[in-house]
Amino acid sequence: MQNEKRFFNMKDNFTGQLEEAILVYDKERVKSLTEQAVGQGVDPLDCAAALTAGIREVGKGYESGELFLPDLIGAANAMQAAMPIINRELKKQKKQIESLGKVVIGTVFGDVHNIGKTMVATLLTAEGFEVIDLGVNIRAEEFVKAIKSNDANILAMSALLTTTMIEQKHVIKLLEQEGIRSKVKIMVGGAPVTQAYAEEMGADGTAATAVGAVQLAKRFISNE
Ligand code: B12
Repeated sequence: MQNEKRFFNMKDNFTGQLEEAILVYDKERVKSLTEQAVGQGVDPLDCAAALTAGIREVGKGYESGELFLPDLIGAANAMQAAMPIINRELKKQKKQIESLGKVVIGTVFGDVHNIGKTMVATLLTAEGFEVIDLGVNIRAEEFVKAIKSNDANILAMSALLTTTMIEQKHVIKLLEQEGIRSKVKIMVGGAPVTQAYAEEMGADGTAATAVGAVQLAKRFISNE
């Protein structure tokens, strides 16, 4: 009981500090806190959640006009500094060796937001999916090419801008034109994507978090 209490205090302490370090864009501190936290047994997913909370705060500041683009860049750089540590820990904890299925993932054309997409890719990999991460600013044709050449089961598309969400729809249209829409399950995501929008564009599902994306991918595979 005492230990359990200590663990929770430690976790809150680390994750709270991590969130704060993001808010002041302290890249080195973000890195060292993450390293310490995972070293002491804090779940890497809790670290990722704290980093996400921090960066979302910065997003709110930007939205309200209190913060500016360099603030977004500073916070994103600080968060990205911790991601290799989180990825490494998640991979270490990976239980499954056999691939559950192949996922092609990328951020759509016109959009360079990388962090959420990479978190989804990392968790899918950690859970046993084979992930082909195309990166950011990916054109519809590139998604289609990658699905064909990898014989993928799932397509995952990220969009963080209301102006680039439409690209997800363009990709689905192109898959229909190419006659391969029924060969892949499609998940779409990114903060502005709603369930209603996902349905309207003809995707098979959406999720608000990377953990939700993994659950969705597992559901896709089990229903195949
Ligand atoms: C960091 C950031 C940036 C960084 C990105 C750096 C990088 N390497 O990724 C930089 C500085 C480059 C940037 C640029 C811009 N940004 Co920006 N950015 C953000 C910010 C603060 C955080 C995004 C982020 O990384 N969140 C953390 C991750 C973990 O969360 P996430 O991306 O939402 O992902 C989670 C889920 O959505 C989900 N998910 C994500 N992808 C997928 C995919 C699938 C398939 C599924 C199922 C789930 C899923 O899982 C993830 C993990 O839980 C947001 C604010 C916000 N609240 O989101 C603004 C924000 C997205 N940006 C915004 C804007 C306007 C811009 C710029 C246009 C600014 C400008 N004037 O130039 C440019 C656009 C550049 C471009 N063409 O893409 C606006 C978008 C407004 C809108 N409604 O369209 C936001 C909302 C800020 C705001 N409040 O105004 N940005």
